[in-house]
Amino acid sequence: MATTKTDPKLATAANGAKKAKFYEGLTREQLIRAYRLMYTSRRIDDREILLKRQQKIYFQMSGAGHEAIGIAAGMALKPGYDWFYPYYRDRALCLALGVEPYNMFLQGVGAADDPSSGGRQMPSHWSYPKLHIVTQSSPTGSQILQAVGCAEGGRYIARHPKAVDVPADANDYRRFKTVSSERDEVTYVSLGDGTSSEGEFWEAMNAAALGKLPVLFCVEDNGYAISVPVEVQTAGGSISRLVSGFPNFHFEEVDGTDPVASYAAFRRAAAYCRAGHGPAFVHAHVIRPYSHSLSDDERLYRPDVERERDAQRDPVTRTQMFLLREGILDDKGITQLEKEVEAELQVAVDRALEALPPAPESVMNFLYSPDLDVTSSVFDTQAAVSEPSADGKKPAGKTMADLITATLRDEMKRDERIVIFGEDVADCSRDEYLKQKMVKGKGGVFKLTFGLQCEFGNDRVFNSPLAEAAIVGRATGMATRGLKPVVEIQFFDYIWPAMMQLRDELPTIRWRSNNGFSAPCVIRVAIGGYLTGGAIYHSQCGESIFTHIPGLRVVFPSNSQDAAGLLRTAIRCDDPVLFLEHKRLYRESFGRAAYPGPDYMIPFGKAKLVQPGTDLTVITYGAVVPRALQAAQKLEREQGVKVELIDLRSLNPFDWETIAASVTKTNRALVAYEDTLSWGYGAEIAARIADQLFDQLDAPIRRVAAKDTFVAYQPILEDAILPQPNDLYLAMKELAQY
Ligand SMILES: Cc1ncc(C[n+]2csc(CCOP(=O)(O)OP(=O)(O)O)c2C)c(N)n1
Ligand SMILES: [Mg+2]
Repeated sequence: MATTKTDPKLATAANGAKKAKFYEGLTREQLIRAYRLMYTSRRIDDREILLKRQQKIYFQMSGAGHEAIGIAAGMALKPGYDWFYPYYRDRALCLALGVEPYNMFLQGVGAADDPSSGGRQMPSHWSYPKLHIVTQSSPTGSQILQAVGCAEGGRYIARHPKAVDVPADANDYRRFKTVSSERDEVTYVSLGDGTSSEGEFWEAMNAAALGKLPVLFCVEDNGYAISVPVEVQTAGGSISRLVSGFPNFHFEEVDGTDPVASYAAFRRAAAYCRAGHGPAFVHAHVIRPYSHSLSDDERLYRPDVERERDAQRDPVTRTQMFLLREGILDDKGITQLEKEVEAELQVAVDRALEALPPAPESVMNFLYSPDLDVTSSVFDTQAAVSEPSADGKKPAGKTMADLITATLRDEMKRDERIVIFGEDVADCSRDEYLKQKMVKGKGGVFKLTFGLQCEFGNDRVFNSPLAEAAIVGRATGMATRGLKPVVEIQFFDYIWPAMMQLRDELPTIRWRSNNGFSAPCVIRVAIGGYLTGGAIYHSQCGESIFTHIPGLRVVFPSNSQDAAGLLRTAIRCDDPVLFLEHKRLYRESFGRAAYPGPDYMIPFGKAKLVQPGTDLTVITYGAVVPRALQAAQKLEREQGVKVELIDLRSLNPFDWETIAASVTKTNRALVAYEDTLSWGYGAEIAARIADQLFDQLDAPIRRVAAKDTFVAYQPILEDAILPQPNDLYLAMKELAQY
C-alpha cells in the first residue's frame, strides 16, 4: 500500500525552479491545453445556465470547481483504451477525453442527434461508446459496482482470448457484441464525497481490493452533498481516513484544484493499476463555486464568508495565474485563448439550438435488442429425441435441477464468454481441498452449479462476497464489455439489495444510451414457496415487481424441459433476463423430462398449452401449474368440465395471442398465481382480458392467488396462505357453472 499526500500549493511551485520546466511531466503546450479545456468547461456551464434561464434547455448541472481534477484524469488516462464511469461533475474530464462542446449542448436541448442519449437523459449524463465513456444514470453511486465489473471483464478477456471469437455458426448475442481489452487498461470511476456514504461504494471497494482490480476510484470532495456538509456525511470528515485500511490499494490525497498536482496523483495511481498491483484511490479536494444545481440556492445554507474562501481556490483562476506566473502565457495569450473558446462555443450553441428533437414515435426504441428478437424463430428449435437405453426402456426423466445444470454446462462449453458467480455457487473457493480430493464441493445451496468450477476453472465459476447489489452491478459491468455473466441470487427474498441495479441500471442501459451500450446478462433466482417451513424469508414470489420494469425479460418455467429451453434462450439472447426458478419444482416428480439436447431453445413470449379444453381457460405459471392441472383433472372426472390450461412460462414478454384465442373459444377465464392477490401479475392479465375480450366473456374474470399477507412457517398457516389445488378446483367449478 502506498500513500502520497501532495502539498496543496501548486505542485510545480513546491518542486522548485529546476524541475518547474517539466511540471510533473506536462509540457508548456499541455498546460495551455489544460487551461483551454478548463476554461471551456466553465464557460459551457455558464452558457448552459443562460440557456436554462432562457428556457432553451430544461436542466443544468455544473462541473464548476471540478475542472482541474477532471482534465488531470483525462490527460493521465487514455480514451478508447481505458474505460470511464464518470459522474455528472466530470464535464472537464469528458472534454479532455475528446467530447465536443457541441455534443454537450445537443444533450442540453434534448436533440435527436445527442450522441449520449438522443434526448432521453438530462445533460451531464455522459455516454460516448467510442471513447469508452459508459452511459451513466442519476442515482448517486450506482455506477461504481459496474466499473468493478468492467475491470473484471477486461482482465477476463485478456486471459481468455477465445472469448473474443464469434464462431461463424453462432446465431446469438455474440454477433452484436465486440469484445476487446488492453493488457494494462484502467477503469476510472468517480463520485462525490456524499456518494461515498452509499453501501454500493463500500461493496465496490471491497470487491476491487479482493480482486486486485485495476479500478481507479476518484472521490471529488467538494465538501457538500447538496446542503449536507462532509462532517455530517462521513464519520471523522475524511473519506481517505476511512478507506485507508483496504488492502491492495494505492492511495492519493490531493488538492484537486491544482491541475499539476492532480495530474501527478493520477499518473502515479494509473501506473499502479497498469502494473497490475491493484486498485487506486484518489481523494481530490475541490470546490463547488455554483450551487448544487440550478434548482438549488446554496446561499440558504452557506454564508458568504465560506463561499468567498472557496473562491480563493477556484481552479480556473488559479491555473490562469499559474500560467502567467510561470511565463507560459502572457495577458495577451490568455485573452486570445479565451476569445477563441468563446467563439467556438457560440458556434456550438447556435448549431445545437437548430438541432431537431427526437420523434415521439421513437420512445419504445431500444428497450430491447433491435438485432436479436427473443420471440423469433431463431430461438425455436426442436428437442433432441433421446435414444432409448440399452434395455429398451425410455430414458429416465430428469429433474428441473438436473436440466438447469446440464444446460449451464453445455452453454459454458460452447461459449467462453460465460462466467458464473454468486453466493456459494463455486464447488470450493479453497480449491486445494478439491485438488487433493479432501472435499467433494458444494456448487450452490441448491447444488445447481455443482461441478462447474471443477470443470471450467476458478475464473469462470466463483463465489462472490455476500452482496447482492455487487452481484448484479458487477454482472452489468461485465456484460457491458461483452461477456455473458450468468449470476445467481440465492433466494428471491434477498434480491432487494440489488433493486437499485435491477430497476435503475441494468434494464435502462440500452434505452438511456439510445442503443450506445447494452448489458445482456442472466440473473438466476430461486423463488417461491410450498416448502413446508420456508416461512416469510424463504418463500417469497413477487415477479410482478420485475415485469413492471421495461427492458427486463422475465421467465418462470414450470417443468424441466421448459427450464432447459428457456435458460438457453436467456443465455444466447441479447437482452437482460431475470430467470426465476421455483425451488419447489427443482426436484418435483411433476414435469421431469429427458435432456432435450445442447441446442434446444424456446422463444420467449410463447405459452405452453398444458391441456386443451373447451369450457374454461386457466392462465397460470410456475408452481401453480401442477396444482391447477390436478384441480382441472378432478373437475373433469367429477363434472366433465374441460379446462384449457395455459402455462405462460414467459412473463415478459407474455403470449397474449394464446390467451386471446383460448378465451375467445371458452368464454371464461381464471388467472392463477402464487404471489399475493392484489396488484399481482394476474391483475394485468385480467385487465387485458376485460379490456380486449369483454364481448367474448360469459362470466366474470376470476383470480386465485395467495392471501395478501406473508408466508408463515407453520405448515397449516402456509397452506392457508398459498393457493391450493382445492382453491383452484372451487374457483374453476364456480366459474364453469356461472
Ligand atoms: C441514490 C440517490 N439518492 C439521492 C439522489 C439526489 N442527489 C443528487 S446529487 C446528490 C448529492 C451528491 O453529493 P456528492 O456525492 O457529494 O456529489 P456532488 O454533487 O457534491 O459533486 C443527491 C442527494 C440521487 N441522485 N441518488
Ligand atoms: Mg460533494
